[in-house]
Amino acid sequence: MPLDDTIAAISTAVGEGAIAVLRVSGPEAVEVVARIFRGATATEKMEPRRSYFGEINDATGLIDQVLLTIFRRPQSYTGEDLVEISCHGGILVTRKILSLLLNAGARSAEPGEFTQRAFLNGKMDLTQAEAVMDLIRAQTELALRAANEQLAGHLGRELTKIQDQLLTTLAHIEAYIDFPDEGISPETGKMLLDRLQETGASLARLVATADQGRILRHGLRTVIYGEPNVGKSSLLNLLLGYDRAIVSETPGTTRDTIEETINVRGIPVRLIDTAGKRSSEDSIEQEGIRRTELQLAQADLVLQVVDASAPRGTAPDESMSTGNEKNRVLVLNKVDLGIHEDWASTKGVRFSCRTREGEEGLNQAIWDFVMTGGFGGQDFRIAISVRHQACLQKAITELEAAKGGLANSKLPELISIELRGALDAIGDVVGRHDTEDLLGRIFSEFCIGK
Ligand SMILES: Nc1nc2c(ncn2[C@@H]2O[C@H](COP(=O)(O)OP(=O)(O)O)[C@@H](O)[C@H]2O)c(=O)[nH]1
Ligand SMILES: [Mg+2]
Repeated sequence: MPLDDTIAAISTAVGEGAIAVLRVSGPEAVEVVARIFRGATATEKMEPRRSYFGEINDATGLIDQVLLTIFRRPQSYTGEDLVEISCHGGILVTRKILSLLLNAGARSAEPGEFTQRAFLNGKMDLTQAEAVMDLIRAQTELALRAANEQLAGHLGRELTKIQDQLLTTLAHIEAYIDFPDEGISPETGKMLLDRLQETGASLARLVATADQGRILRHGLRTVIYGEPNVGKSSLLNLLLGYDRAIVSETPGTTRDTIEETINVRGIPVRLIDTAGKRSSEDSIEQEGIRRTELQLAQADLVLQVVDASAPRGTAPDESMSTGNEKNRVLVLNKVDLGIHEDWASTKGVRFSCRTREGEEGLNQAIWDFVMTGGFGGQDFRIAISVRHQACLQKAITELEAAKGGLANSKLPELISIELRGALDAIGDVVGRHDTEDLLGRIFSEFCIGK
């Protein structure tokens, strides 16, 4: 997409609202808007970052009274001249103003194009541009906090540190290419290896936040599982706060999987109510059971619900094993009816959908699972995305190869190729490939054999 034209779009959500905002960005942003705006102050006299009142008319007359704010490059979101028009939030009003802007010389912006320009103009790195979307989509406080940390450049800075470490090592190794008489001495080799080790550990720490990143962006996939009639749908309804699923004493009522997202202390939890597991002749119920198995295979966490007021049952409890015991929280439901002795010493959250007993305990169990269980227990300051994870994995692979090369006294040329591969992969995360520039800077301070 070219950067030399001027783009326009309605920036607020489509629908009715008190106000809406249109944005125009590019070299002719102010001129384009000047063609459709009438106010007491001419656009060329307007101070940046101040709002000016005026009107927008078309051939048939007044369309709306608006406020205009001009941002001069580079001090704008996109880094270009940018104008914001605040108008009334009507569907027709905003469309008419947009079409006037297009007639006046702007092009309709592609999705994400304002942020893309911000990235291309160096206002933010790629991780920050992605964080804008995370911020908009955040459904819980923790997701919002993680998005804001990334938007503030926390991940970018962490990666810059790693890039710097790696560049210094690379410069060191490449210096030997220019001075072939000086083989890498064992001591230097050891020192460089230690450094790569350290860099690898930093990368691994970042990669370890990928699960948290996935949970914050897409929610913790939590499957409610158990025999029919133990209260799975009741549990979903209770946690959700309204009657989403049909609850009935007839076993086999829930046939399809039902999914809703709740917020557990800032963690987005995608609750999935299932048909549960039992043998059934009913073909619809069988399909429901097949879907249950699919959900189980993809679950981050399984809430295994049992009726603790009833005997444990004599059949080998096949449903108790969901394949991965670590990601299971046992919910001993219906304790308002008393706890049967079979369950008396079983570890699990004592719960009642009738009295809400155990709700806090269950939230705590979910929290503990995410914070200290399978997900590392970090502070969510950095929570990388799937894309970041793929790039960083690649960087780690290249780094390992370089380490192997160094340990086996391979030619510096070869080690350098792998290190550059690692740097490129990290560059993909932030969207910058300035290895040469940075190397030049380091080399200028670097001397060998002197
Ligand atoms: N006493 C009591 N009854 C419950 C409790 N939870 C669910 N039930 C009842 O158990 C029956 C089955 O509940 P349902 O949620 O449909 O179970 P599911 O088949 O596992 O989804 C219904 O009649 C519910 O009212 C509970 O905690 N205490
Ligand atoms: Mg049910």
